[in-house]
Amino acid sequence: MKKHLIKLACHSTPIFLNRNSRLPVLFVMLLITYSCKKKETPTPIVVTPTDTTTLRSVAPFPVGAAMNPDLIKDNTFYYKIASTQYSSLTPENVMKFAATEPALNQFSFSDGDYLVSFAAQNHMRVHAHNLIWYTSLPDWVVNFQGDSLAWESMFKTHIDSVAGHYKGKVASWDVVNEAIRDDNGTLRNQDVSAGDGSIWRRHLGPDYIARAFLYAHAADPNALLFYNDYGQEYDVVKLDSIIALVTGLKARGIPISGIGMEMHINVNDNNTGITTALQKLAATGLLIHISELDISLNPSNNQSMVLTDALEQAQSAEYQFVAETYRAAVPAAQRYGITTWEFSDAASWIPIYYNRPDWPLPFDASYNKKAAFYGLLTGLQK
Ligand code: 9MR
Repeated sequence: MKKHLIKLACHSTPIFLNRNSRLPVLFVMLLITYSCKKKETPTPIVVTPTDTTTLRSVAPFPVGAAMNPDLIKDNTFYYKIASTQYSSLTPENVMKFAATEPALNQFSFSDGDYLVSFAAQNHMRVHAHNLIWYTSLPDWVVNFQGDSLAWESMFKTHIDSVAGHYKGKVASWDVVNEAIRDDNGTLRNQDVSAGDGSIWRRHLGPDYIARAFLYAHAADPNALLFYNDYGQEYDVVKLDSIIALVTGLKARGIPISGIGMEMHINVNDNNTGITTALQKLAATGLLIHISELDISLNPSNNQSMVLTDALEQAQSAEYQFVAETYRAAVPAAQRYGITTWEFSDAASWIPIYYNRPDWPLPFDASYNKKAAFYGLLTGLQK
């Protein structure tokens, strides 16, 4: 009888109670509520993201994106997402060597300063990127003539000046970026003409890496200093070389605080490599930053590819997997955060660099949330 009443009540509103009923009204209503809830939510209750739930509000560690000052200034959709979704900001390009020292001893900080003040206004951490990289150098560096002392002075002056300018304004730096080769895990070296050698290694010797960290620490003693590189999830030789490099630096007392794992991945990648890499990196005891995450959907360069629901769902699941695996593999005290490389498909480097259609980020090219946004959101809070 009771069941019958409840069953009816669950499917029909309003509920009319018999005036002569002896059951207290409150009790009946509680019973109805309980029974209806049980029926309608058979699975455990999870927090359902509403349209206003932001990444930064759910993440138990900083969640960031690479950003570009021109887009913040010129595009209101970009501005809105940049200022509300993230708790950490990485300058995508404006703190690189060519941007900060376009001519010898002439420094340019206005774009970087803009991002620093945008971050402060919106209560975001700045993770600065980068001081020393083998590429994106101005021509004057590539053509620099001088003996090893002149090279050392130019190298040190750049680090002193840039890290010194941002002292106390940024939380951290990628001090040395991508110093390890892809093929055999050794240091990039002299093959500058092939495009992947390091002019720094060539002129300064292999210990330029340690000295970059020492100079950066002297210029900004409170900044956390990172070694940042790609391919750690798919190239175990490179991963092990990076771990050997940073643990060697640490053992010598070189001030290094963390490792950036770029994670430019694609939907077809082997997830085991991601889990293994995060576990091995975490075992160093250093801070671990997923520093440049994006998930390509078109790694085979198909020029006529179109975005399908199935691809969107696969990408969403992968974003969720990355965030969940980071939480599972990296102890809380070592989580420096997860940063995507930009946040909208309109601003991603991938379609330009590979000259192909692609959709690697959590917002589409019109700045709408994709399934990937919700996958990341779920992974951050689970
Ligand atoms: O996304 C960046 C792109 O706009 C630049 O043209 C390029 C060269 O400076 O660098 C891209 O960012 C790279 C980052 O600085 C280091 N890791 C790889 C990133 C993608 O190429």
